Amino acid sequence: MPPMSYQYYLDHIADLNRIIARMPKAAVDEIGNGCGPAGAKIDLVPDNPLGADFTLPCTRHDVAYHLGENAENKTVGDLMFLVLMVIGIVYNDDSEIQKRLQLTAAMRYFKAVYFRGDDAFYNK
Ligand SMILES: [Ca+2]
Repeated sequence: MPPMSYQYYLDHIADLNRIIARMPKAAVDEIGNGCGPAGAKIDLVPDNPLGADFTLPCTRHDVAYHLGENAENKTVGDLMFLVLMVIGIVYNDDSEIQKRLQLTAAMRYFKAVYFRGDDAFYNK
């Protein structure tokens, strides 16, 4: 598959988010479990690092992995995850210093899925 364009990712992030946003909440909750590995009994990754709320981005990322079939789908899901986390930080009422720390946490979460998410994406 040839490398996808910047516009491809931009368009597909929005499309994927719209698809998941329109799914019934019960279906989303059945697939997603917030941050951390799907099916984990104990949540190993906090949903609210440094006061940021990553629950919705993490749950939609779970659904993206559930729906995705190939490497491009995975990358689109990972990018959507980052965008949703950053939007949540931009629009919260926390201080600048707190937002800076939350953005660092968001990038750490993104790097975790982008570089180490293959197992979760392909083994489902
Ligand atoms: Ca999860």
